[in-house]
Amino acid sequence: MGDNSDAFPDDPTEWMDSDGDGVGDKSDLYPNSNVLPTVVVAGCDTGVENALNWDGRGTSINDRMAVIDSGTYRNHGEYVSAVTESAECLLDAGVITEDDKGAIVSCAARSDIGKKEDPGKGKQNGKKK
Ligand SMILES: [Ca+2]
Ligand SMILES: [Ca+2]
Repeated sequence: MGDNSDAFPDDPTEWMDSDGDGVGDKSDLYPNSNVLPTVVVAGCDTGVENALNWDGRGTSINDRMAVIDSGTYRNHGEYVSAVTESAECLLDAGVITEDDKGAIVSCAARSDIGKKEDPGKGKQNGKKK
């Protein structure tokens, strides 16, 4: 094997593809994409195939889900809506199937993201005597 470190020999502006999704680092919105084989939502493996470059800009489905997972939500429903909205976009774009969307949304629904502890409860250790 020779020295062939340039992933894009025909393009002088691109030479690295760190995450191997076929989009050069300079054009890649996520140059270090989450390239797990399946989509993981809130730590739950959906079993849905993780498309590595569904938008043509190097974004994997997991990249998008990670952004949603790390967002702040007033409540759990708001988080589930955000995931559902994204899954619908992916469905419309033909990236995932209706079943895939169901699996993604069901993982989101089972998660604890957006859930807050009831301030009136969970204070068992805070009572003063
Ligand atoms: Ca890339
Ligand atoms: Ca990427």
